[in-house]
Amino acid sequence: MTTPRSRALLARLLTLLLSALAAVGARTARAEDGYELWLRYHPLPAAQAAAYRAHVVELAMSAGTPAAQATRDELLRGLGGLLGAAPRIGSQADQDGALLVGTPDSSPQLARLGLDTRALGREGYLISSVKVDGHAAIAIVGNSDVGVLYGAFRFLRLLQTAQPLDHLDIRDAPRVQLRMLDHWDNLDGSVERGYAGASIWDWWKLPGYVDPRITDYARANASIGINGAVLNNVNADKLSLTTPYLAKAAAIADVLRPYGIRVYLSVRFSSPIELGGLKTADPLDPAVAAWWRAKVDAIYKLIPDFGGFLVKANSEGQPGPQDYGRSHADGANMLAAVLAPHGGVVMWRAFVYSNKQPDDRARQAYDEFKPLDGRFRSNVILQVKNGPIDFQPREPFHPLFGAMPDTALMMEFQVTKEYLGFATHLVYLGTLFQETLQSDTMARGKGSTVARVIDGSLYAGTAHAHRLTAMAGVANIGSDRDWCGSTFNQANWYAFGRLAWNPDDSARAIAADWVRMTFGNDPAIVAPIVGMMMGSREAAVDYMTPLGLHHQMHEGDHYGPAPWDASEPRADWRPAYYNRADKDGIGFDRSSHGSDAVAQYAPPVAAGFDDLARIPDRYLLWFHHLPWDYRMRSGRTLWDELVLHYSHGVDAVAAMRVTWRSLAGHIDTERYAKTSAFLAIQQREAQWWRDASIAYFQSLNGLPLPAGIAPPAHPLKYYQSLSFPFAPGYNSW
Ligand code: GCV
Repeated sequence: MTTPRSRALLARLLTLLLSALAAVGARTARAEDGYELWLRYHPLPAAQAAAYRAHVVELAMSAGTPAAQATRDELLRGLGGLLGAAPRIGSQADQDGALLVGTPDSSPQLARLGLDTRALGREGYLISSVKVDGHAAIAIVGNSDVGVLYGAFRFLRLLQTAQPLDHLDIRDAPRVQLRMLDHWDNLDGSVERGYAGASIWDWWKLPGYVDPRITDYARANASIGINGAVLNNVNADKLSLTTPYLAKAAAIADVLRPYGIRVYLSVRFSSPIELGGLKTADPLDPAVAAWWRAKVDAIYKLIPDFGGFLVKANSEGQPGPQDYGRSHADGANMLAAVLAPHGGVVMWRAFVYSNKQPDDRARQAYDEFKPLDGRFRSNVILQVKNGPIDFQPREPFHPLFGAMPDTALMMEFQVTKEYLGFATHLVYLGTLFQETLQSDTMARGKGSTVARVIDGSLYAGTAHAHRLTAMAGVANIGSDRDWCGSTFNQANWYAFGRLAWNPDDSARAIAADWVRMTFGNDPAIVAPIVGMMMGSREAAVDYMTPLGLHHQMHEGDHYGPAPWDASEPRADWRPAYYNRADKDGIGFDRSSHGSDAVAQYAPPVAAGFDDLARIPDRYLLWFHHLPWDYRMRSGRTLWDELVLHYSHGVDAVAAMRVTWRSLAGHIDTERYAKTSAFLAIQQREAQWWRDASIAYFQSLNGLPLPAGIAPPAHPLKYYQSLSFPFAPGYNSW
């Protein structure tokens, strides 16, 4: 039986319990699954929200098109979430605190402001503090709906990253025209080199059902300016071009369109034979061109703003024009000719190499494409990987970037971490992207950075000027709840988009924005997390492939170390081909005394790489084969230096774990726990990489380890016995 006294006691106990729980909740923060990505519009601290609310009392915009509706929805969602209440919706600014949004054509008030939008182009925007009929307002203006959408996302970013809203005067426009994600997604739902679950395109249910997730995909991309998506794997299935699959692609295109994103397809060069019943796919055969023309016309009927084709030809077993004695230019130009009337483009990949070729693999793309410079139609762009081998933890920039002034060249980065620890290793790729983009090709003297080749500014105003500019990232997106397999992999999608928009942006600044948007603005978390991210790629290089080593991963799945693997066939898929280690030394001699791949760079760059006194340590074993006792700049022998780098990589991961532990209670429980577990995996695997590599190289050179350095935990045989038949991302084609 309860008395009033016992009831009061119970109530008090309950209150105490609830407030204790609330305190714990506040400390560990609400669990989050990462689905919201960086568009995480959680309430800002009260004082901050109140200050911002005064600037956005009313949202004045007309939403007459699907794109404008998407913009308005995003602003309402973002402001409502961040500020606790969405602004009133109006059509014009008639009091202080209006957010006036649109194109000059969409609003007489905006037109009257006479803001200069000429330099913004079609996709740029301005965000400006203005007076409208005597009232203080903020104008977000673009010349097109998509420019306005990008401006709206930028405005939300200002709030998410706690920036002041007074005296705004921001003007921004993309430096690169086509900012693409390449999905290596297969029609069976698997993703080649995908580590985040199945494909987000549910080909089976399309076009009848389009997952709402695709709208969120579009929002995320638009927020960072991505305006193109290649839906299917470059190892393309011919069925992608059949009518049922084109209808599926069209359904996706309909969802992406309001967000300024065009759809592209990878195509199989032999489709005229396999789908059209022709005897040949020879690009110079008129019947072949006619087949492609009809196919392209059919595509544009379904997808009026279709972007074009991505082609992997005569590469890793794919069919191509060389099967008929024709060149890459012949193949690309034939497709470009049928796409041109519709405004479509061809992105032709330069990732080619052949194991039948006794030559150094790193030389082959240049040798094949350089002679074709100037022979491509104006709607062809050559898609070149960042380095000459294959998305390694570190490569020097691809020599083609400095060597084809008369051809439009686009960058292909890999956002998915095929060679960088899959989903679980924390490796921020912003620094890798930046390192390549800021490399100086010296093609037109000092300052001829890869970024300037990509954005077209290097040749602007010269006889070499070309129209098309583009950057692609191989997507790391899948059906995992957090999209990318880990919270930190989301940062790589984000950084790719930001750098495609502005290739000179800073990896550190981008990381800081991402951290603020993803975890919050608390200085106690921003600086340590940015610090972890900025050092993470160098740590991975150190524990996997230090001092210019490359492609030391297990063949096929590319999971874990296998520096000993020299098995046949196909030497150029095997680590031993690349490390060339024996009892005397290590490294691939690409100097003027070796394969002479250095000569593919502009003379001043080549001279620097060729000269042992000048080459940076980070590229040493990429270009030189050296004895184990070679004396490094540090005064240590090459062997000692190598071992110390491996060990440093492991130590750096251990340090990341310490930093992450210090953030316990500041990060929501779910994302905190997942990252903690992943860092533990990364530390184990970093140690494995280090130990296996040292054990193997030591088995060749018989040298002692530097003083104080621990030996590998197991004998070499143990590492060599490991196998991983179900490693993800492989065997899906
Ligand atoms: C799509 C590497 C990858 C392949 C990939 C290829 C490419 O070889 O391991 O999975 O195939 O690059 O970029 O075409």
